[in-house]
Amino acid sequence: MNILKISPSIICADFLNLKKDLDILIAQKIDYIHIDIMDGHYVCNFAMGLDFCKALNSYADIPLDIHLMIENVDEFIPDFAQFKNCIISFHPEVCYHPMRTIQLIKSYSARAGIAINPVLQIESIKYLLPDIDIISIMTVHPGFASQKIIPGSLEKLREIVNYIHSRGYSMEIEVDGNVSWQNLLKMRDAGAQVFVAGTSSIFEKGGDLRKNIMRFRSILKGVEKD
Ligand code: S6P
Ligand code: MG
Repeated sequence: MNILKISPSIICADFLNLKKDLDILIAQKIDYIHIDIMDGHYVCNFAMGLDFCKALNSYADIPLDIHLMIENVDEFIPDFAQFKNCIISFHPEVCYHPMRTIQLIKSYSARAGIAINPVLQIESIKYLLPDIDIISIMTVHPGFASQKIIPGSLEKLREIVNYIHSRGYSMEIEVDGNVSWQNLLKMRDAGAQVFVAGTSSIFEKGGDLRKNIMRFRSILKGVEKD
């Protein structure tokens, strides 16, 4: 069964009215909350942090989809993997031993994911695929919201999806970056199952979050074209 899920990128929410946005996500029974953690080293930006995750987790009973864009990943797993039903995704090229990092995440009963930046070769991650619960395929370079999709990244998404299916690996396939009204169906048709939704869709400027989530779901179901 192919269940399509939405993972709103909370960095794109209205920080001055965060509770209002969270209440809508809760009422809409959203699948995950995507949290971009940025350390100013792996990416040239800072975002979110552990206390923010704790606050979110104490308010909303929604699994956290934590995207670590950081170095020294292993050092921070014990803190971030503590949340019930959470997903921890990291960028494998910053780890000497990414398989150990996957095992470490799982040892906390969290779900382990790898985030694939647009220039990373599938060859370099293929031995990790049997052991992960989710793969997050980035269609923009990590570091910022509101970027445009990188040409060729849909093709790469298809390539990775085909590789995963041809070997019968079981995992969720997430797409992260400019999952816009225009790109959404193309990403679904390329095999994505979890959609990180940000400023180019549900959190679009001046938009209505509740209505946008409903629109997002209709497009995914094929009821509405973009
Ligand atoms: C990018 C980050 C993403 C963004 C997301 C925002 O570094 O990992 O998760 O938050 O792409 O959505 P949008 O629609 O503004 O691209
Ligand atoms: Mg992200």
